[in-house]
Amino acid sequence: MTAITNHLPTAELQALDAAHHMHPFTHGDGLNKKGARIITRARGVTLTDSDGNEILDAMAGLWCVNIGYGREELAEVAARQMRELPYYNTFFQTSHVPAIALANRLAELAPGDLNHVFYAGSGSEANDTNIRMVRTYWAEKGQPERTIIIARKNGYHGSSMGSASLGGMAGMHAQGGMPIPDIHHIDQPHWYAEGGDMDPDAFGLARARQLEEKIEELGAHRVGAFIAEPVQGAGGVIIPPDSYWPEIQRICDKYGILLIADEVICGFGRTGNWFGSQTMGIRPDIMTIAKGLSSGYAPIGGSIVSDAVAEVMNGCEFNHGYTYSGHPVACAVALENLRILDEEGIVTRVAEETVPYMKEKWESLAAHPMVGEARIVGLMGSLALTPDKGARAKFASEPGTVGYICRERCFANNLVMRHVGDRMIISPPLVISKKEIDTLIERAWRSLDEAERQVRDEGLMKAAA
Ligand code: PXG
Repeated sequence: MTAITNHLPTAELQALDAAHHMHPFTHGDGLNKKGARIITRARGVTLTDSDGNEILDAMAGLWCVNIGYGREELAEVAARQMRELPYYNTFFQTSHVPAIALANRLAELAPGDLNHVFYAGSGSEANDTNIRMVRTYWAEKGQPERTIIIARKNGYHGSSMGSASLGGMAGMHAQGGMPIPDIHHIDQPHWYAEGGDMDPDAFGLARARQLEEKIEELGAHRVGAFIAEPVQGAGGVIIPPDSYWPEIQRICDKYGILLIADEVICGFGRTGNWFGSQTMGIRPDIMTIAKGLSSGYAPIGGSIVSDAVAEVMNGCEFNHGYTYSGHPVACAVALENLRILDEEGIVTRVAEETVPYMKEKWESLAAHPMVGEARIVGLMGSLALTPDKGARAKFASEPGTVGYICRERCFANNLVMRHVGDRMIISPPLVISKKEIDTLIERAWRSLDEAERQVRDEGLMKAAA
């Protein structure tokens, strides 16, 4: 099969895009004036745009293309499944082979007694499932008042009403009437930005203990669950201090509340293990999965739940489900993706070879005059941009002004590196080679240099008071 290389000229595509396509998380007029960059194909870690530029995708799409682009096997499995059984539901006493096989495989891969899968079409849907499942679980156990879920500021759990309520993104809560009732937020374990004079471990403990304080404040009999990402992704790749997760686990155990690990980004090799919970040493009762589950080749998400949770949920009829829960094509693609991640030793190679190499290179960026911190866990990393390294200072400009300048320089240098505020983040495909890592670092350094020059020229190299 040949790739689709025959398309309208870029300007015409951009005009049609502006006229009819509304982009997520985008200021429409701003983009429409400028024109979107049109991505036409991709192989490995490299995107090609409609003008023929080759761009190193250090974000794996949107944190999802773990296996890299262009794997024929996944395309073939999808085509085969579409011919065999393109769709059937799992609602009315029926099941099908891909849904069964994938659930079985996920039960093998997931740690502990996480042995049961409820499918969704995305991470947002899966987290909406989790809200309803937690509340139904406690109601079935005779404690219907346990409706509260505690989450974290600057966490990201999706964009639907429920999942965005779990998230702690102020900009999202400001639009559309969120959060929904009985979702409460505690502060994030973001030492670099919020740790002040505390040492990281003391700060991590203090932030974890906010969970205990919140439970006591709200009443332990009212709290059903705590949800968090093992490592915050969209919030800026925030790696918690070592003291944080053990204390969170202790508190969840003490109060008997369910721990939901949102593994949508951390899952499927991203942190050097199959799941971020393993890297962080936690024992969740529920895991949210999506993204790397299919490496983004098909939309699919889900909740993997423990034996204990499944036992209770199986004792009732859970009036919940999506048309595409366990979509056969998506399940077949995910299964093939997991086979490749496993059989080609990609997760193992990431841990043993790619991560140590990347860690050394990435941390070398901390020597750049505008970088206050360069941290990485597995293959998700962040740089904190600063006008004053010693003081961990923030810029005086509106947060994100400098980050945006840096991101634009990266894009101009054919590197997709995102900014979150004034942090730069990466999450490349797990198959990135050492040579490609060298290219990534070289382009990042060049972009930082250019951004620094522009920041100085525009008089933005000033610390906030
Ligand atoms: N949980 C986590 C931890 C996520 O990162 C979701 C849930 C929601 O998944 P869906 O499939 O519904 O998008 C996500 C998604 C960003 C960005 O700007 C990150 C996500 C989505 C959109 C943008 O980094 N993560």
